[in-house]
Amino acid sequence: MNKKELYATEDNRKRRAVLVGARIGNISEEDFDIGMAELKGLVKACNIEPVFRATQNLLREDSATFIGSGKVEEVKNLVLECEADVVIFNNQLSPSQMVNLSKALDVEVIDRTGLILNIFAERAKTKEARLQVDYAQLKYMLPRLVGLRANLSRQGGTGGSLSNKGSGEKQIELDRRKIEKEMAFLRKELAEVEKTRELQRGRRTSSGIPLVALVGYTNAGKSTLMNKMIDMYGTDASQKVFVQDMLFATLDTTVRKLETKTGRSFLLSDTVGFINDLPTDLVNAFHSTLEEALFADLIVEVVDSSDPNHIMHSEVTSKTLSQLGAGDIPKITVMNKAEVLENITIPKVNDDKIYISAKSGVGVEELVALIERKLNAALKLCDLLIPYDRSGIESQIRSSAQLVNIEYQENGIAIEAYLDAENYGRYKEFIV
Ligand SMILES: Nc1nc2c(ncn2[C@@H]2O[C@H](COP(=O)(O)OP(=O)(O)OP(=O)(O)O)[C@@H](O)[C@H]2O)c(=O)[nH]1
Ligand SMILES: [Mg+2]
Repeated sequence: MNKKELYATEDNRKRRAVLVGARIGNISEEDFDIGMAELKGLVKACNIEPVFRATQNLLREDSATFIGSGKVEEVKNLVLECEADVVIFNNQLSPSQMVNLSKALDVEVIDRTGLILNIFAERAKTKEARLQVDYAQLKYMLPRLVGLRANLSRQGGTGGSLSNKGSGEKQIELDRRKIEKEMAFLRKELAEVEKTRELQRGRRTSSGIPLVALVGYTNAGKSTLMNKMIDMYGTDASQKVFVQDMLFATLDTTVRKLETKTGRSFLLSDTVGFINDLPTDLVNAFHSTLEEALFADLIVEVVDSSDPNHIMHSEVTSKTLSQLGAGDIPKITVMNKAEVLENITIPKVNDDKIYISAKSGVGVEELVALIERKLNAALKLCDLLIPYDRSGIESQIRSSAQLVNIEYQENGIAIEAYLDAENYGRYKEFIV
């Protein structure tokens, strides 16, 4: 399958990229193609134009240049032929492979991880997201300084010339120290921001309002669903979130309070999407954002059911959730964009799976009913009796649990309410 393929060009002013992928080990040709198509999506999300793709089957990677030397030569010719500015590898390159390749190809070389980091860097808006991305970028750069400096000087930056090896090395050492210092600073800042996030979470948990987290593969329609639900069930003039047909449109976490027709309120969170091979550095850096799901009472997994690869997407999501420690949280699967599917009349509910169209809103009402059912299943209906000298407890229960009935009796306040595990423990002594 060693082949090269010309992509249709769209816009000549954009930076142009040659995409390279090596198929190694027992990855099926189909999975490999999916990965390459996804790389193309990532490149576009970075506003770079993919112009050529070159692929190679390999038994094992070349320790110096990842792909074989013949392929390096071929890629170099492609770069010249289509005046590419950058070569983007789908495989993760070691720092030395990156240096060798950028020397051999004489253009900037980045890998999938570097590309995703670039996208995140462009999109990050909130202070926390910025800090997280900056940190991940520096961590990624540190072992790759030699190669990056070569890239920089090629772009006419202030980089030390590689031919002048002595001063180049000195410059790299200086860069390294600067980066390490910057990383230490960012770590401190991040710790501060994380403290605030924990505080907010604590406040949310103690409010007794359950948290429902939208999770799923990037571009599945999480933010679209969030906006639709805000439209239909938003409590105040809640601000909408950003929706775009591109990978990683959302990087920040948004939480909104919603109220169902039966008067039950819950918090809904929308956050960064998952992707296959999300770089480890990024997972670590975005841990506090990603682990938002960990604190959810219910996870709503949004799947783009119209995407031929949705099964793989769903597997990646489950795997990521387990890695985060959120594998045991009750889950509903939303098969979104179902209006595109043939043979499915929506909404179609099937245990904990529901087919909907977030864009048109068809099925959203049924989804919310399902959410309500699931949330209630996690609660216990309890009878409590609160003595009048402890009447402060009444208002606490009112604000933190769902009340069914309340009666002021002779011997105290009789309350019937749904309690979650935390409230159950807290008010145990009053349960009759
Ligand atoms: N046809 C169709 N398109 C949809 C539907 N829901 C969302 N989309 C489109 O899918 C694209 C991605 O939607 P988003 O809501 O930004 O997806 P997301 O899951 O938040 O993506 P990230 O934030 O990038 O992880 C947009 O172009 C939406 O208009 C739907 O029900 N049907
Ligand atoms: Mg989004």
